[in-house]
Amino acid sequence: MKGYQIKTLNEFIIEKQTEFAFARGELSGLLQHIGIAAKIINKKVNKAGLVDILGEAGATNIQGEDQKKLDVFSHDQMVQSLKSSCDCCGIASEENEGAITFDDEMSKDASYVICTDPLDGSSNIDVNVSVGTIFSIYRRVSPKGTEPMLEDFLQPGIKQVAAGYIIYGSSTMLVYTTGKGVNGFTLDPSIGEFCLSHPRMQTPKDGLIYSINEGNYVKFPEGVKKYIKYCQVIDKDTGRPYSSRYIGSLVADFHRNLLKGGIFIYPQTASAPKGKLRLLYECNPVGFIAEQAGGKATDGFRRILEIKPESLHQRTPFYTGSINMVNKVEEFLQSEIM
Ligand code: P6P
Repeated sequence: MKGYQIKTLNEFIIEKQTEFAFARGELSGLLQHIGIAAKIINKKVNKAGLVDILGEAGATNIQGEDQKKLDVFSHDQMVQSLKSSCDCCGIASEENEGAITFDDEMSKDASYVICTDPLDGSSNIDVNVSVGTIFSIYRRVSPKGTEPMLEDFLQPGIKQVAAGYIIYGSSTMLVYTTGKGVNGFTLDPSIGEFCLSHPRMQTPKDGLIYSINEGNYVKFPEGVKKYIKYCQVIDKDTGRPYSSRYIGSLVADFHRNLLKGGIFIYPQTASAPKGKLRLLYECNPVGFIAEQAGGKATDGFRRILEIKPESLHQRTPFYTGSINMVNKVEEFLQSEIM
């Protein structure tokens, strides 16, 4: 574009660092290292079908090398990049039962912990559907200089200092917030940099898209069934019937709705009374982005960011997107318990 001044992720992070009075570059360093991990993961994701990396973890490839599933590779890459930042003392990952703590002196002295889903939706890789990396950053509550404790990771989402996702789609984007709005960066492969492409992202208050796995319809709560029927009624004034769009990859479904307006729902069902999505490294970071973009994120009754986690891999029902659409489905859910 004429006169377009490229602003890279690193330039943006450093520029924004001045907005945080006491920033000493630690958070900036973390975000930059996440950007590096994303570029390395992106390279593998884009060639997944070719680099013989789709097989099961533990298998060996034709060179006799140990084969890593792409999500294991992504996990290892995130751990390596965050450890080398020396600004993170521990990680809770979807790929690891317990939290990973770093015991070198510099990392033990770091102020931040990270919760991450290194490659969400990875089952879609084999069929070339967009997938994503999700991250959430907290300031530790345990004393610096010690190994992080479980309490560092079990903080409510309102305590996040930053959160974001990378979507490996038709282009690769990194979208994040530090609590002062949401900004999106598109990877320019010709220079290997994430460049600001979506400044100050805001999601529409209303939308014409609803995203839910209707295959589970019979197992949904009555309020969700009623909302789905509401979406399907012909009502020109409200633009209904809405379009049903469901990719089955949280980051891809959420990102589309963030830009166009819409609602994403993964409710509790008879077989999954707590829902399927994880609070720490899926719903809290995505919920933080949703709110910072003017949207909403709840479990149908409570603000997601105010839920106090009890365990690392805790699940929660998840309703997020355009605020008026989330409010409407909550009306149906809450009328069922009146
Ligand atoms: P279902 C992917 O496995 C994932 O964790 C999310 O990315 C996605 O939104 C959800 O599960 C899809 O679940 O049960 O509809 O296939």
